[in-house]
Amino acid sequence: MSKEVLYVTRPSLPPAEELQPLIDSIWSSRFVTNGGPIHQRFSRALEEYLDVPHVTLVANATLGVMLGLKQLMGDEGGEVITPAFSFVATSHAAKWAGADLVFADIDARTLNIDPAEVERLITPRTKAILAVHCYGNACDAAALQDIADRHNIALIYDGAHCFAATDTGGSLLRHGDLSVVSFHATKVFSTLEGGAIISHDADTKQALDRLINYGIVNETTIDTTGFNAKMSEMHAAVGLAQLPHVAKDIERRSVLSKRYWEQLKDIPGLHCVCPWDDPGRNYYIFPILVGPGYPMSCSELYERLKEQKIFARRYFYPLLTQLPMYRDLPSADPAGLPRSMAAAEQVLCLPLYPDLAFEDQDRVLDAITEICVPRKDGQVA
Ligand code: T4K
Repeated sequence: MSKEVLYVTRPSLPPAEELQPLIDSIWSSRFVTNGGPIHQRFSRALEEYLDVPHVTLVANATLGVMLGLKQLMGDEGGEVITPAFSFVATSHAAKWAGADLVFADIDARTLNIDPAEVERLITPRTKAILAVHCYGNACDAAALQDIADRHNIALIYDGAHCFAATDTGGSLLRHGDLSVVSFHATKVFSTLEGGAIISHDADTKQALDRLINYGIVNETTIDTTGFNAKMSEMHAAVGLAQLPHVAKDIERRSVLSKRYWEQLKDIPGLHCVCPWDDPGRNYYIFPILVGPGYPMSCSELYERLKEQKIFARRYFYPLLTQLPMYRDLPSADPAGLPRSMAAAEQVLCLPLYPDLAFEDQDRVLDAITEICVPRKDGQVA
């Protein structure tokens, strides 16, 4: 029997019948974008759900990071310190905002930017830190804020992975001057494409609302070089319909993460990056590090799974500093990024999404564990 393809993720979509009344109201109002009524309802609902003061909805998180950084840095540019280990959207967005990128190494345990490395890389030209809560695991926010305060520089979080992720003080998205979350189809919570910038005060929120709408203040005044990064009414409608379902989705993700964790944690050479029992997790993804103690390399395991129609993903390989547009920067020298290099070589993200059936998850687990069983000749499978 041919096995079904398993992807690393599948989008969570609201039931069509719950979306339809919202679509009907868009059709009858003829307000389809530019901050219409559904958009207003959705941003208020998000502020409440995430317990954050101000939400500016955007077309995607990449534009959110770019414009958030632009808001903090102004037009003069400057150096921005960011982790070498992230999705390419992080560094590309900063580049488009006019930043001179400075790549920092990560903490080997959390795979988040290492505050000691940030401190080491600060120069008189440093304008901002662009940190990433990788996989929804919290950065050392207190240490990063302390550095930002002492050096009088901005702190922005790429919180693309952080929907509903918390630490003891509340949402991870409350940290820094600004935070940006993604609502892409592959995330815990989705508007198909979309995202939000979280700010702390009404003036910043107003400035961001203008920046994502070409810098328009009113019909005759445009005071900044803004962009078009608005979320449409249709995307906001998907979000509004999906919001009541996200808690149940996260619960299911936690059950699946626990099954992975329990069956993989004792396999020599494998390390599960995200502990399943951290109460603040949103279980966005299930990354493992495939180390030297495992019978094959990460890329070999990736290929082996693919042969069985299991499409795990190497988020994030290659490392940002190996990409052609960044590799010649002084901070891209691999000698200064040993932990990022190791993570990129070893990381593999396993299929995880609410609709993943236990039988399908067992296919993934069987494929990973059977490789460790020695054959009669003493070799592994
Ligand atoms: N910062 C960080 C740290 C990020 O990780 C990201 C995005 C961003 C910023 C930027 O956020 P956005 O601007 O996107 O809001 C995916 C996503 O496109 C991207 O959002 C995400 N991170 C990144 C980690 O993964 P790809 O190129 O790997 O996606 P793709 O199309 O290969 O999809 C992966 C799997 O998901 C597919 O094999 C099948 C499944 N899938 C995907 C889509 C799009 C579906 O089943 N249905 C779908 O509609 O980048």
